[in-house]
Amino acid sequence: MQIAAVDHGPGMADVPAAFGDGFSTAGSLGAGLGTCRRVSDGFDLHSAPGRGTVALARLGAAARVDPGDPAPARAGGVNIPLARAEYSGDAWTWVRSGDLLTLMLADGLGHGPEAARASTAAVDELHRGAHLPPAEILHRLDIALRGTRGAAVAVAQLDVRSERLRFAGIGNVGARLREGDSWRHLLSRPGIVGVHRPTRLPETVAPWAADRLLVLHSDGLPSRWVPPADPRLATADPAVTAAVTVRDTSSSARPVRDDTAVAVLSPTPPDRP
Ligand SMILES: [Mn+2]
Repeated sequence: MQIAAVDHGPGMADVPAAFGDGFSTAGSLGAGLGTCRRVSDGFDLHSAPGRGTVALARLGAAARVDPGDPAPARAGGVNIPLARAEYSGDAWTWVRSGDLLTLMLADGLGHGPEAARASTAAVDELHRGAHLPPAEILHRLDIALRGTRGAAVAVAQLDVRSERLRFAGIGNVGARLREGDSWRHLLSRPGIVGVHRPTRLPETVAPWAADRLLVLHSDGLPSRWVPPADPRLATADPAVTAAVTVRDTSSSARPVRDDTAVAVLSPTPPDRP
């Protein structure tokens, strides 16, 4: 289970002090943040003055990293249903299969339970086929999603041994890869997984390195969103980076008209296995 708290507040002036017990700017007990960190299996916090704070806690066995199996990247994300609906029509997941770490984001057509059925079918099928390359995964998904509304799906797969990233997508799921100081778009083919498959599905191949960051997102984000520039996000939990991205691209002037999912693949910091 993952719990994220996101605000547009003034930010924390001194994050390390805020973790100390007895520290409060509101006259309260000041034990909350430190307690959250102590009781969770994974915890990260990002605070930027004038922009706000994201605090993220993860509970359960899946949150624990196997120290004997370090990967050069880790994955995380957030999924926000439209208008606090019960279902999000978006879904994302990651699967480790041998040397392959596969990150997928699926946006079921429309929103609501039928969209969720399509994107959930994509998640289920990925767990059966994560040993395959992205184009082959999408081919399998196309068969598995027949009879559903269909979905836009992007698949990014890192070979942790060769440190090579492969990408393929069908439909409107955004993908951007940071390489050093620049961001590039990874392009998907037109189509709808489960309904209409493109005749050709080329894969993009790119080297992975410590300065890379990959962001997959559904069209709940504006198409012209600006990637997060804060260098601290290079070592942040990828789910924190995803939450900061959603927060900083949202605005009261632009009402959200769809479910919003953002999934991030980021390098594992050297000091954290
Ligand atoms: Mn959508």
